[in-house]
Formats: sequence, structure tokens, C-alpha cells
Amino acid sequence: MATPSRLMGAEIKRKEDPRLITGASAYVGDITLPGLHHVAFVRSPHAHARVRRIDAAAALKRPGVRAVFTGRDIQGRCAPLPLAGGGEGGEATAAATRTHLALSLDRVRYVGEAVAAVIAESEAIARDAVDDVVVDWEPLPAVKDQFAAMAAGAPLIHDGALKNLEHENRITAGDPDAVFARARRVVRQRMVSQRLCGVPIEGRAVLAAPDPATGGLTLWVTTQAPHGFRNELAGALGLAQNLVRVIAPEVGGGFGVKFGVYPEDAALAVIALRLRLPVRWVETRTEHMLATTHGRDQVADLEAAVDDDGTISALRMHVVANIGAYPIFTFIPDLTLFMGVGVYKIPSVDLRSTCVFTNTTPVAAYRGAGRPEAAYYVERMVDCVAAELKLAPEAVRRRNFIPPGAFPYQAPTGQRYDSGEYERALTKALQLARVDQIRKEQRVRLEQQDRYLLGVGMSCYVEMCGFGPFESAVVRVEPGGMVTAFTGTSAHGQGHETTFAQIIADHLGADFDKVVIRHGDTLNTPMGNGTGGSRSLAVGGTAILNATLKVQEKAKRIAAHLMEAAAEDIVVEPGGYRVRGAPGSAVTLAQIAAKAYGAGLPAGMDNGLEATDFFSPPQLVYPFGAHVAVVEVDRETGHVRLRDFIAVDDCGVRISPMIVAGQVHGGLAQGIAQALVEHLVHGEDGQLLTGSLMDYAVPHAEDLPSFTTAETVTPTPFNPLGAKGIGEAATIGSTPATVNAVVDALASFGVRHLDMPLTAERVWRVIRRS
Ligand code: MCN
Repeated sequence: MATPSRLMGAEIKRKEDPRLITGASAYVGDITLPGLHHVAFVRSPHAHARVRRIDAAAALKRPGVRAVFTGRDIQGRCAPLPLAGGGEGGEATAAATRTHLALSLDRVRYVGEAVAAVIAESEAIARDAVDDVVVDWEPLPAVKDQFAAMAAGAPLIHDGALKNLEHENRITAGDPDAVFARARRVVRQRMVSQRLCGVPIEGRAVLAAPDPATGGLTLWVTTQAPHGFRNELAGALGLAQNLVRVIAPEVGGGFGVKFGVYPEDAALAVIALRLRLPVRWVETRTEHMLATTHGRDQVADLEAAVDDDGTISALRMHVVANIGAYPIFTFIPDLTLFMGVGVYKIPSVDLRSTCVFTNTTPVAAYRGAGRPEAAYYVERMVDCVAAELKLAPEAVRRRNFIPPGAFPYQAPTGQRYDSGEYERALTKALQLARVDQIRKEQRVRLEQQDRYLLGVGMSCYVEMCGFGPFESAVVRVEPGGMVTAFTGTSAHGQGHETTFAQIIADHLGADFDKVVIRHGDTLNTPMGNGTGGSRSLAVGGTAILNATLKVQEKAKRIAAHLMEAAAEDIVVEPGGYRVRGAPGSAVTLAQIAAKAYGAGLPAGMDNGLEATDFFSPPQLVYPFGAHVAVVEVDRETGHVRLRDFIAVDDCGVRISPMIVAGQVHGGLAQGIAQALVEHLVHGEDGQLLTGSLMDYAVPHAEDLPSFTTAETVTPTPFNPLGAKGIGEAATIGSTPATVNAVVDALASFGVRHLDMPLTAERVWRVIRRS
């Protein structure tokens, strides 16, 4: 590191919080423009239906209604939405036959799919007028789950396809068949990672307005990746990219569901262009549950070949994923395969995935996206192995860990794990949890037939993150010495303004409070890849560091010129640039900036003090950790109380420990919620039965204990910060630890596995059965 850290690694309050907690900043729903009109969508009440006719006459008569658009009004003005597909290395089928339209023309494939948009003077009028639009539906047979969709004779969701199969993938290494054939024991288990909803505090919203300056469009959107959004939308509209400006103002959480151009976004863009009006749509919570992409929804069959001492020598896994009606981010099951062996040295693998279309809302990224599923399967499997061999779960883990000396570790899944010390994290977590004491208490309670059964569960996870292909940064010292930086990441709760300012302040000798970080506007930020996949610090933070170092190098040369010293002798210290060994002489960044924008610079040096960097990571980074959950299960009611949760997470070097702790807290809440309460449920006919927060359980503060968080620090050698991601890590580790704890509490009833969510009813039924 070129400069000693002062702020990096320090507990610093977040720059963005004063405006957020005082409600002083603007979300899409707060933005208004002269002539603003409002849009509401007519959505399918059927999981699968033909659209025979749409009659908007009554809606158009309602006072305040400006227009009603159907798919015909969009046709020819917006291409079908870009589709993901094929996965990484997977084999795609039926790709040519799928089209995803902004407003469906003649067929709908899930409840909530939009077929018409009402444009009115107010949001209330637009919503009321939606009920006036009469659609003549012809319901068709629907399939709601992946197995029904793959059964012979299942209705085909996309015309021209032979099956409802999107793509399949397979990773094999070693000699799994031979290892299984001679295995002492084979442990098998089917597991379900159920469908979840994103539920950010702010739902999706978009405001599209014609831009008179260019003849194009400006959009304010709740997106995690404004540049990607702009490029996709411009492509669909046939507009030049520089005619479309995308602004992500304050965004109230995303959790992976605010990626890409949604049908509503494209529809609003066309409406704004055609009517020459600014138009806004703000999602309702029910629309969020129905029409924003869901997460998870996989069923996995696992088999482990094990020796008597707990060594796992081969793993087979087949993941069957329900990807919903339209293919968006269908590489997520591939990520599950890539992380299939977790933290363990398992030489032989046969890992398969099958992505299946169904008549449900599309499934895409949700915090962790594919890696929580992988960690859940392998960490539950290890507990199943331990139970079958009557070994302690930590003993099976220790026996199979990839040892610290093996890094960078070439996993059989093709991943190259950068660095790790898995046993150290587990030992720390078990110590913090005082596991020996818990187990003593557990025995006593069992002997005394206590009403509350105690359970302790653990998990050791590793994830892949820090995705490329690059991230960008511009760092500019203004003439007055304050710093403005622009990043291609797009935070929506993660606190980049704070961490990036820490990096800049330390390396430029700048005042932290005078560093302003700008993001989320394609007009003034360099092309970037947004925020997701816990990439922003490892990739975007490195771009910030690199750009800052380029500025520092020039600032040193100007300081040397000002102090008549050699540039190599200049050191950056808090508040100024000094000549090494000459404590008296110093210049401030403001003095350097004044010179940089003034006259009399050294010969050959240009004016200005700013630099750009595009950092392309040489490979991914692999954070890891160990989590321990302690639960009490009420024998009478089946209710699970999480008594204690210990998370030891290793994200390499931490720039902002307070933000890291906050990310861990949020991640734990989401991972634990999958284990215990959250589940999007569809009826047989494809109707969503959990269409509001009355039916879909999100965790409350009172459901969660005060978390114990700790860390180990294993830097990555693959970026100069030594930093790995933390945004998803705690979601990944906490789900299996919690389920393992509940299963441990129920072991005396002969329970070896229970599918999530572990609601009181589900647990009570299993207790009653035994
Ligand atoms: N950080 C740090 N030191 C590290 C690693 C990270 O100080 N070694 C800091 C970073 O500077 C950043 C934060 O921790 O301020 C998270 O960084 P990172 O792990 O790089 O993740 P991203 O910023 O790319 O965030 C994405 C990640 C994902 S994928 C989801 S989903 C998620 C999450 O972040 N959604 C969130 N955290 C969320 N937090 C909030 N409040 N809202 C969401 O929607």
C-alpha cells in the first residue's frame, strides 16, 4: 500500500445516513415533473391464458384517463426484452421460440403478466381505470412446478419447443461412478430451497420523460445497474445509447431483484416517447409479489460417497430449478454447481442442473443467487453424513476441509478459490458459541423431558464473488482541493459513499468530509456494471484506489515542484504532502489543486488533477466463514426460537468494519428468514397464495436474537485492497446453520431432515408423527 491507512479499517459512521434517516433525499416516487402522468397496469389473473380481446372503451371514458396502451401500441416500437439463457457452459433449448414482450399480445404465462397500461392524471385514477378495462381471457392449463412441467404431456409454455426445458448443465471431475461403486456408504437426501420474494423496502418504480435536449429519454429507475439498464433499453427501443439517460436516485434496497429492464420499464419508455409526456409507475406491494422476479426455487437430490471416518470422496447432485415463465438470469443454477463442493476437498463430482419453465413469475437473482442454495445443500449433507456415522458435525467438517496450504485451490467445479482458512473460522465460531456448554444443557433438557428442546447447528460456507468484467472510477480533485469521485457501481443501501471516500481520503490526504462520491447516473459516471454479486468493493473499490493512486502520483509531482524537492521524496500524510526527512515543509491538497488548475506547472505537465481507471479483476474472490445457530424448539407448539446466532465472516481486509457488520446483520436476517419463515406458495392452478405481506412472512426484529459477529481476516492476493465481498455472505451461511440447529433439536425424534421454512406447523407435525 502506497500510503499508511488512517480511515481505512476505522469505525466510521456512514456518510449517507443523515439524509436517509431524516428522509431528506428523493426516491423515484418522490420525483415530479411538469405534466407528470401516472401509469397502472392491467395484469393477468390467470397463470396461463390466451388474450382474445382487450376492450378499453370504458377506461378511456373515465375522467382523467389520457390513454390506454396494449401490446399492439408497443409492437414495432420496442423489441422483445433481452433474454438470458443457456447459462454458463450449459446447453440451451428452445431459445429461438421465447419472446418476452413489454405488454403481452395474445398469451400470458403467469399471474401478474401485464397486457395493458392505463395512463392518467393521477395514480388513483389510473388504478381505478384498470378495473374498467375488460379482457376476454381464455384460460389454458397451467403448470406451477418444475416436475409437473417436465412430465409427459405437460402444457408447453413456449410455442415450438419440444419440452419446457430451458437449459441443462453438467460438471464432472475425478471418477464419481467408480468411487460410488466402491464406497463404504452412500448418504442420500433430497432438499428444497423454496421460492422467496425480494421485499426491499422500496418496490420497483420508473419515471420516463422525453429529453427535449436530445430527442431521447431520461429515466429515473430503481435499478442496481444503470448502465446495463440503459444499454438494454436503448437496444430494445432502437435508440442510440447516448440518447437514453438513466438515473438511479436513492434506491431503497434491491437484494438482486432490481436488475435488467422489466416489462414495465420498457412500456413506460414507449409511452413517454409516443405521448411526449413524463410518466411514472410505482409498484404496489402486491405487484411486487407477483411481477418482480423471485429467488431460489430449486429441488436438489444429493448423494455423498463416504468412508467410516467421515471422509467424503465423491458427490453427486442434481438441481432442478423452476425458472418461471421467462428466462432471466438462468445462470443461477450454474452458480449452484460451481459452488457445489463448498469448503471441502471432494475430488470426484457429478453435478447437474436442469432449468425448467413453469407458469409462474420468472425466477432470477436474490441475495446470494445460487450460492446460498449450494451452501445449504452441502452443509445439510455434511450434517446428514455426521448423523449417519454418529460423528460430531464439526468432526466431519474438519476431516474434509480444504487445508490452508492448498490455496489458490483448484476446485473440481472449475473454480479457483483464492485464499481461505476454514478451520480457523469454525474453531472461532464454536468457541464464541460455547458449544460444549450448549451440548451439556441439551443433554440435561432431554433427560428432564424439558418442554423446550435445545439444538445447535453450524455451517461453513465459501462463495464466489467480485464479478467482472470490470469496474470504473473517475477521481477528480476540484480546484479548491475537495474531491469528487464517480463510480460505475450503484449502491442501494451498501454505503459505497463512505468506504470509497475512506480509500480516497487516506491516499490523497483529503478531508473525508469533503469527498463526494457520485453514482447511479449514466450521464456523468463512467460505464460500469452496477452493484450485485458482492462485487462493488473488490472491483469498484479497486478502481477507485487505482484512480486515486494515479491522482496521487501527479499531486506528488506538483508538491515536489512547489517545495523544490524530488517527487520520490514526497510522502502523503493526514492533511498534507511532506518532504521525507524535512518535517517543516508541507503543502496541502488545496495548494496542490490550486497549482494544478493555475499557471506555472512543470514543463510538459497538463492542467487538471483527475484520473480514470477501469479495473478488470484477474479472477473472482472467495469470502468464507462459519456460522453457529442455537435454537429452542417448543415440543408443544413446534415454535422455533432462535436463541443465539454467532457469525464469523472472513471478507479479507475490511475497509469499513461498521458497514461490514451492518451487511452481516441484514444478511443474517434474510438467511435465517429463509430457514424459518419465508415461502412464496403457488396453488395448483398457478395462483400465488402468498400475494401480500399478510400471507408472506418476513422476519420481525423480535424474531431475531442480538447477533454475535466476529471475523477472521484472510486477504485475497487478487486485488490491492486484499478485500473480498460481504454483501451476500451472511445470507449464505445462516440458512444451513439454522436448519442444522433445528434438525439437531429434533434428533431424538429420529428426524434427519426437514424442508424449509421450519414453521411451527411443520415442526409440530413432525414431532406429533414420531
Ligand atoms: N465492505 C468493506 N470491506 C470489505 C467488503 C465490503 O468495507 N472487505 C463494504 C463495501 O465497501 C460496501 C459494503 O461493505 O460498502 C458491501 O460491499 P460488497 O460486499 O462489495 O457488496 P456490494 O456493495 O457489491 O453490494 C451487493 C450486495 C448484494 S449482491 C446484495 S443482494 C445486497 C447487499 O449487497 N443487497 C442489499 N447488501 C444490501 N444492503 C442493503 N442495505 N440493501 C440491499 O438491497
